[in-house]
Amino acid sequence: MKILTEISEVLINGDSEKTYELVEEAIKEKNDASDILGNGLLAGMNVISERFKNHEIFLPDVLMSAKCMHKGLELLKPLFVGSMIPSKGKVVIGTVQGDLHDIGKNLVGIMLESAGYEIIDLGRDVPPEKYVEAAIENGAIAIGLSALLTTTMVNMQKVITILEEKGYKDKIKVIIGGAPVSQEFADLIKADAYAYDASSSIDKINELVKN
Ligand code: B1M
Repeated sequence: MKILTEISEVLINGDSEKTYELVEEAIKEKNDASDILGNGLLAGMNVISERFKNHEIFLPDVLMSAKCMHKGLELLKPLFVGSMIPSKGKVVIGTVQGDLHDIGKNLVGIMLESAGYEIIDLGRDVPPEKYVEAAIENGAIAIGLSALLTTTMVNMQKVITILEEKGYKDKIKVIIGGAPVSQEFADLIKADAYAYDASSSIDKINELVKN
């Protein structure tokens, strides 16, 4: 457990090299990947979120911790994503237009990939048309939209409108998530599902595919 606390601490301090080293060490010590993620990296990120909210730290500090998170995820990803699982279908994911937050979206991608979905990650600040074009071109079964800002969550609606206009609303399912998003908002914009976190996005997509 000591190493997981250390991972949290170096992430909070924004030391990405040390984060990488410690995550590598924790893996070698046979710590469970979910534990390293939850009790190490995410525990540190929660502290950063709280301090940022309380104006105790500033954007550059948050960026440095975000870099640590990315470094750690680089090492954890192969452990989550099982080898040779037959694909359950393609899912296009991305953070909506105007939004640069991608840590949560990346986690959702890793979890869905580990559950057997093929992920087409469009990155962040993705224009609404791009999701729809990518989904149609690749024969995707679903589009996953992430938003962390109250000012950008409205762009989720635009993706659904384009799907409707192109006649794909029933063929390509839309799942949404992110801190300001809720089930009520999903109902309002007629998204097919809302997932609170990365793990529940697996159940939600599985349900959509089954139906
Ligand atoms: Co920004 N930021 N940020 N930020 N940032 C928030 C979101 C904020 C809540 C902080 C605060 O003020 N308390 C606030 C938003 C307020 C609001 O809209 N109501 C905010 C702000 C204001 C801003 C700027 C405007 C600040 C400024 O410039 N003055 C600016 C905007 C830039 C832009 O996007 N255009 C900005 C910038 C940044 C950084 C670039 C510095 C950095 C992002 C780095 C990066 O992502 N590469 C950053 C960060 C890190 C945060 C906080 C501190 C942490 C977000 C995070 O990564 N959390 C955040 C505070 C907070 O959220 N409490 C904050 C960890 C991550 C694992 O959680 O992303 O929630 P999360 O993902 C979860 C779930 O939400 C869910 O599953 C994930 C894992 O379980 N989920 C999905 C997410 N997407 C999903 C999709 C799904 C399903 C589930 O299906 C498809």
